[in-house]
Amino acid sequence: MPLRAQRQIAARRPLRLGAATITGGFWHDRRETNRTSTIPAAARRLEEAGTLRNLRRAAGHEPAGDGFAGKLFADTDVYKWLEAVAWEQARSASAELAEWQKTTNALVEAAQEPDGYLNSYVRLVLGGQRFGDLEKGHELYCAGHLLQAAVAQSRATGDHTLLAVATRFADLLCKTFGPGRTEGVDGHPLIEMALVELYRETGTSAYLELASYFVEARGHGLLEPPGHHGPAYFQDHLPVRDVRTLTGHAVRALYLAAGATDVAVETGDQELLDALRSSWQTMVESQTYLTGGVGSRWYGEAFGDPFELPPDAAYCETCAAIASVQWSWRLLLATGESQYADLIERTLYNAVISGVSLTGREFFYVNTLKVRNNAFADDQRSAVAGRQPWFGTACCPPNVMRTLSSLDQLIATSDDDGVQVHLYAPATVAAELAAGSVGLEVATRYPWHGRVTVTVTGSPAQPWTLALRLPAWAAGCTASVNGIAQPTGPAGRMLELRRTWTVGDEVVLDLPVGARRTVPDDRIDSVRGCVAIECGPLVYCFEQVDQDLVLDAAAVSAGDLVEVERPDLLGGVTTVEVPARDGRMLTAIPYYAWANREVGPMTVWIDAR
Ligand code: FUB
Ligand code: ZN
Repeated sequence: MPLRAQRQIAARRPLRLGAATITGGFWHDRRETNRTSTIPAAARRLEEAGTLRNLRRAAGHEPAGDGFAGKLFADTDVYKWLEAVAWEQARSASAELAEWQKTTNALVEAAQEPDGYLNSYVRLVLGGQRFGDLEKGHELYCAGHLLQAAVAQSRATGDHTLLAVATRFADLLCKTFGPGRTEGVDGHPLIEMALVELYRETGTSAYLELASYFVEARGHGLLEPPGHHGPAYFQDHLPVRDVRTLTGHAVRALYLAAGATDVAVETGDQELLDALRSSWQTMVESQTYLTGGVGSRWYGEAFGDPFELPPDAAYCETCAAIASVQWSWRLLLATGESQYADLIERTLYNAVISGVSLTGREFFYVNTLKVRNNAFADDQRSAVAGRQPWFGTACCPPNVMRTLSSLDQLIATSDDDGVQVHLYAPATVAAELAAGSVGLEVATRYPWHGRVTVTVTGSPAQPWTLALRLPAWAAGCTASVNGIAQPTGPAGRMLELRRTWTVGDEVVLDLPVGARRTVPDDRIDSVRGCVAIECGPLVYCFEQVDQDLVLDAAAVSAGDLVEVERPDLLGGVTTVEVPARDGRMLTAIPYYAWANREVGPMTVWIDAR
């Protein structure tokens, strides 16, 4: 299919892998837990759950047996874990990680069929019958995760074993799908962004063309929706460029939006990009929880109607939060607008890491915002069941792993004129500008403290722009360069500091991360009259275990919010003391840390009438 190829739309460039490194602080600690606890535990879970055995059987390394372990897309758990294993190695060599990569690659390679096809479920259960059920079969979804893992390995480790497997499969897909071949799209998007990444990695334009085909073919009734769901559930009700509100299964909708953004960027399709930006706006304004979580309905794991954001019945799948981050990142690169990084930050700190325990060994699939007294668990995914070591549908745990492993890549970008810092963490940043090489060192105790100090460690002789994100909540922030105050203007934008920088120059940004009350939009009927507590990017919640009054009946009053540093609590947090209406004090903790002591009543929103 001829592309509408024009010029790539890219306001910002990602930094080269390894150019930004988180060196300490909040995210460093989470990432260390991910590396030392979560990823190794997952290696065992993938074995215990039979997920790796599926591949061994498909490869002929074990007798086929008579069963298949897990869901038909179980291979993707391995691919996402492999992706995490790859990104980790970009930071530090590890014999254990290298060995896992080598042995699992060999397994995946052996399970691949001579013409490039690869899917253990199709091989073991469907007798090799391919692409017979695009609505539910997840074959291209599985392929997509394979491609993503392969690209990660190629970039992070230089190992092209999996890339060779992925390109063989992608070549087969190019021969199979498209105009004049099989006309079809997958019921679960993902292949779109995976193909674009493979195109970026290999330069093979056929992969971009196929991604573009999958985006354009959607919304023309190619899918026959099964069961109760209509075409909107599978994002097949409208051409993607005509969509203005995301519908249906949240992860599907968001992966499709991310892939379509990739296609729009690479093909210079401004109309498509504008449509996607419009959907993003609608999502943020009316379909997103305070935590950044999305997908309010348990039924179908789906987006709800506008402002249908019940805290107690919230679904907020961890994968949906991750998909939202992936989409916002693509829009950030395309436009440079700080609102996208604002949502990335909100989602990461709240909806993503609430999905994993502080030990890194247990996971929430569903991230509720409220648990009532005497709530009962009728589902493994229920908050009341607590975080689980693994799931029958184990999409979320390895998704968290690959997200934390690749987090450094999100903290900064560059363009010809300068460097933009989007996420604040102790870090080193290096970038190549038109004028020459730039180096930065970021020091901060964010999110607990709002001071961010950026020191220039390398600079060309010509002027360039250092841009720092002023989050939308940061009204009243201040900034200085070498002790001289700088006008910051309103929050919710990038602070652009353009000058001839010299090594040792120091920028100090002070963000007001103190506790604040947030009121919900009046149209969210389920939380009308409530407030929530936030500190900087962190959303807070109240857990019964911290209160001496019954949370279900509690209400807060006006009065000072008091922050208390608690290095002893939940890995080190700042709690907030909030005056209750009866004169006592309620204690709020960061939402991400809830359910790490006991699973009991909890609420983000609290009555304030
Ligand atoms: O269908 C594959 C994955 O399983 C989805 O992305 C998740 O929502 C879960 O249903
Ligand atoms: Zn999931």
